[in-house]
This record gives sequence, C-alpha cells and structure tokens, in this order.
Amino acid sequence: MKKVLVAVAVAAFAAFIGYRILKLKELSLGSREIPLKHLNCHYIKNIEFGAEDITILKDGMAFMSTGLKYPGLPSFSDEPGKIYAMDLLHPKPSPVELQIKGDLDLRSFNPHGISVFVDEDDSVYLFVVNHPQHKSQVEIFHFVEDTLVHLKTITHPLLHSVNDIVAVGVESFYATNDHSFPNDILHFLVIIMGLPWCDVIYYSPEDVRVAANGFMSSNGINISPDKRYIYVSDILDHEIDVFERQRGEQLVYIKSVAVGSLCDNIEVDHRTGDIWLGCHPNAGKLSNFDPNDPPGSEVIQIKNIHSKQPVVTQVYADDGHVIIGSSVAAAYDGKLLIGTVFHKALCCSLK
Ligand SMILES: [Ca+2]
Ligand SMILES: [Ca+2]
Repeated sequence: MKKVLVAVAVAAFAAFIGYRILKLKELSLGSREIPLKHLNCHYIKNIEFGAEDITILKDGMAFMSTGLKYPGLPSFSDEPGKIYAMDLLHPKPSPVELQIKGDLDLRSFNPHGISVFVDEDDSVYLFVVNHPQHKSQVEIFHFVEDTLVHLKTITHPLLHSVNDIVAVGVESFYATNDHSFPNDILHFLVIIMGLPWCDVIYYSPEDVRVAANGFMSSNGINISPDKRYIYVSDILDHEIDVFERQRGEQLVYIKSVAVGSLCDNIEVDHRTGDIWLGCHPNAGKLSNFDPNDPPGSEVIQIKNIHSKQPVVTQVYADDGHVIIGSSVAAAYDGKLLIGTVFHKALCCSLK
C-alpha cells in the first residue's frame, strides 16, 4: 500500500511539473511568430553589443547602457559595459561614450537598467543598475558635459536581482527585482511553481522596503510625467501594471494593461505621457539563442493608459533578421530609438 501511495504521489508530482513546463512555454510565447512591421530605420553607429536600456531627457539627450552580460543570455563582447549619450536635436545624432570618473571599478562595469533624475537646479543624475561579478548594485552619477562623475554605490539585501530603476530623488528610487531569490535554481523553482514572488523595492537613505509585490518577474519600471503614477512591466504576465504613489512612497495598485508580448523596459513620452515598450515577441527564442532562427523584436505603444480604454498598438515588429531581442523603445520628436539586450540599436522615423 505504501509503495502504491508513493508511486501515485511521484506520478502526480511529475504530471504537475509537466503541466507547469507546458505553462512556462505558454508564458514565454514559445510558439509565437510575428508578421514584420517595419519603419524607416538605420543602425545607430558604434552600438554593436546591445543597448539594453535607453532614456531620453526633455532636452533630447538620450542615454544608453551597453554591453550587458546577463546569465542565460548571449553576450558577444568580453569588454566591460559602457554608457553612451546621443543628442537627438543634433542634425546628425551620433552616440558619444561617456567618460566615467571617480571611485568605480570599470573593468567589472556591467550596466543594465538606467534612469535619470533632474534636480531643481537642472543638475542631471544618472542612476545605473550594475552587475559586477553578477551581483546587483545601483550606481549614481552626476552627468557633466561628456563625463559621468561617480557619486555613490548602493547595495542592500532587498536589492538582490535588480533589473531596472526609476529615480525619484537625488538618492532615492524604485527598483524591480526580476528574480524572487538571488539564487537561479530557487528562482527557477518558484517560476515552475507559478508563484508571483518578485517585487519592487523603494530605496532612500532613510528607508528601504518592499513597495509592491505579486509579480511573476518585474522588469521595466518608469514614472508618469506628473510623477503621480509608477508603471511596472510584469514581463512573464504580458502586462503593464499601474500604481499610484501615495504619501510615504506607498504604491497602490490601480490596474493592469495587457500587451500580448514579453515587454522589457518602459519609456514614457515627457510630452504626451504615452508608454513605449521594447518587447520580446518570443522569449523561448531568446533563451535558446540560435543565430539561424534569431529572436525577434517588437515595439508596443500604449496611449491613454489611465483612461477606461487604453490604446495598445504594435508600432514595429521584426523577426530578428534586422534587429534581435529589443528591450527598450524610446520616442522623441518623431524619432524612435530601439535598443536590444545584446545586438545593435536602431534609430527610426515615426513621421
Ligand atoms: Ca529604465
Ligand atoms: Ca530590463
């Protein structure tokens, strides 16, 4: 009898794991192929090893974090990561590598999500998620002409698997953890079980805490132009979650908007409040990288996200033969920049 019970339990567990693996294939949109939807685009000079995140200031200055090395994904350069800036108001915009000054180990610099905070006196602070030796920390820089002056490195046990950040002060930010545990095996088990255990952390020098949780895998994060709302991409849930910031930096969940793709970073148009998303149309192809059948790219725009009927539009789609693994899309003055995890970057015309 005991043997029968054990056999039944083992069979039930195996069936459950089998079901969860099928579910995971569904979540990764592993069978999805997308029709092409191209714009008039050209490759951005010097960007050969990814621009995982891009953010654009109101004055047209775009920042790009390049050369990410992320476990489980390809990387085609042994060089450390770099930060570039590109002035979109220049007649022929071209990226310039920013020199980094101060006390930061540049050999292990591995930049991921970025965010900019502009102070009342127009000082520009660049916040960068950095993974030296695959750890997670946040670097704060002061941007002065073509230089980043390193001010501070922030580490905290709650900031264990940071993907992206949004700065809300000169030393405060919200950050997403894309893993529920820093350990890959534990995280994979949690994903297999279908448990939404990832979170968003609020950090300030006085207060560090979980601001929101319940994400399968929280990835991109950004803020509305009026600074009232925070948007988070729950990449495995194919949704953008909207939160309202309340007193004491509490995040209150408002709603989710379905996007039908695995959207990575979030950029917000300063003028219109439109949401721009760089998405992975098929994450199976991304994690099982095959240069003969590369992962594609997809850009999705959400208009009127706070209305009853947000408008979700696919603006760009490629099967990976032009651009592989789009992770960010940023619009400015009729231009659309598309960055990727480990491939090139595009500058497209929206006009
Ligand atoms: Ca970002
Ligand atoms: Ca990301």
